[in-house]
Amino acid sequence: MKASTSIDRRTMLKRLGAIGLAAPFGAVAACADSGRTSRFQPTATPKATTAAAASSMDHGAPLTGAAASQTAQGAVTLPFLPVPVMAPPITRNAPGEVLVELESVDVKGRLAEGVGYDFWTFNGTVPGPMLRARQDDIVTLKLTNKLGNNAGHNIDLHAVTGPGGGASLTNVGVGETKTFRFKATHPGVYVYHCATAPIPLHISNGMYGLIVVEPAGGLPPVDREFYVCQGDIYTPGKTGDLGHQPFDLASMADERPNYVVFNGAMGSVAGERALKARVGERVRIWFGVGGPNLTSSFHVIGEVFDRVATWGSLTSMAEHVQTVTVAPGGATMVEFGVEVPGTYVLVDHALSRASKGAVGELVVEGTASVPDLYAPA
Ligand SMILES: [Cu+2]
Repeated sequence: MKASTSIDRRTMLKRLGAIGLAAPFGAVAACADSGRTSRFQPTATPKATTAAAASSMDHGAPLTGAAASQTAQGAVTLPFLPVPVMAPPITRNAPGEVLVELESVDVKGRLAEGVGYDFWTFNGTVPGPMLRARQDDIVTLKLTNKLGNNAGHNIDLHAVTGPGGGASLTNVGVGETKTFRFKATHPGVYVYHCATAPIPLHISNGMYGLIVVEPAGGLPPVDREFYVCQGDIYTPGKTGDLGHQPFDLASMADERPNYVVFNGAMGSVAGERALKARVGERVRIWFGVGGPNLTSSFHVIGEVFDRVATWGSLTSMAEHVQTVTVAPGGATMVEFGVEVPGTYVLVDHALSRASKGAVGELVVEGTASVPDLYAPA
């Protein structure tokens, strides 16, 4: 997908401003002056940091000619990373064997409009693919560290029982492959992540994902399943500084991210990449937090979750939940029906993070299916 055809940051912030969720960076002063914070007001374009400007030249991104006149200086134009892959529901009614092949891949991608980042990934996406097994399956996991990468990696899956969760068995230098096996004894939804030091750096750069271990009896069927993970990303300067942004160790040590994003980038779960459903369908969202640091208060504006896999347990559901707390290294599953058409906004309800990217969209099409559920009086 080309970046130009996806929702851009300004469009996202306009939408957020319209529902009172964001005073866009760069627009805060103007909003304060006017005494309004719920309306987008264009202001001066954020300036690229010196480092970012230099970096953007390294990556060949500066634009020239007519394009440059319409594009802020220092901006880099990069596509989003691909949408992460989800394994389909398990249809077996007995334990079996599952083979998972993961490859760590360094890849440049879009962090926000005009902002690039060097992601470290499993299989080229953030989060990595959603893995799936059935309770008591034997999972064989093969991890390859792609030639040309810049660091060693491994994988710790929280569904694993054993020291390091697989990390000590999968330390791979660049170009290496290692394989290990585990029995998925506990049903639930679990985070996996790279556990190579410094671990929070590897996680922040994108090396996390979810593994679902379905209970022996399976899960109730739904019409749509979605996969969203939240992560916090640390860059120098300010949110929205243009150009290719490096990782910033000091900000991470202070737990002060410039970006708090769903699926790796600001606007990654919106526009053409929004979650989509139709009125009358049942929806299931697998939601995890890679972090490395911030706990999410996951909420879908305009919905109440019918069932929630509290702390990721698929055998003890909570019902009728507004917001679910998901810790770094934790995950949940939420289910609900969609009865009223429109756009439902996914947020971390620590809402200052909305302007750092913790926003997504679920677009529901169709005609309202339940009379009197929602209407003007
Ligand atoms: Cu790693």
